Amino acid sequence: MQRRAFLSTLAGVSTAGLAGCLGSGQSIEHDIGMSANAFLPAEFEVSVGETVTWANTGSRNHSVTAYSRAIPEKAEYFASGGFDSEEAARNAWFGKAEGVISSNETYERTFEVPGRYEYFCIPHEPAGMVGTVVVRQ
Ligand SMILES: [Cu+2]
Repeated sequence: MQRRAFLSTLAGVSTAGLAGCLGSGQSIEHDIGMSANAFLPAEFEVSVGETVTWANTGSRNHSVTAYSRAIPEKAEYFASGGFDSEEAARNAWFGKAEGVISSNETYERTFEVPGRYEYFCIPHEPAGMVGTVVVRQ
């Protein structure tokens, strides 16, 4: 499991001279990257009140979509595109291509309720593109 060290490592790299060189997607400041078929790291831990930033560091379109039944009971549902349920997110993706995080784009979410949040990428779920955010008190 990785914590903030991942972000601070990247921030350190960008201040060392990569600023202004965002073309590759590798230098976008983020906590969780998205490669062809994976969230990297697949499991990430934060404390209550912290914001997690996902970045599409690959070239394919992705989504960050929570599993309705695999987030804490009192937590608010989350998904790129701002949908209020997993069903709405899936329908919008397949119907209107909404909720897309394109290459080099980011998505952020602040977690206020402790617990485990499991999520997936709609087009790459069959390939196993799933992840977990663990929010500590
Ligand atoms: Cu994906």
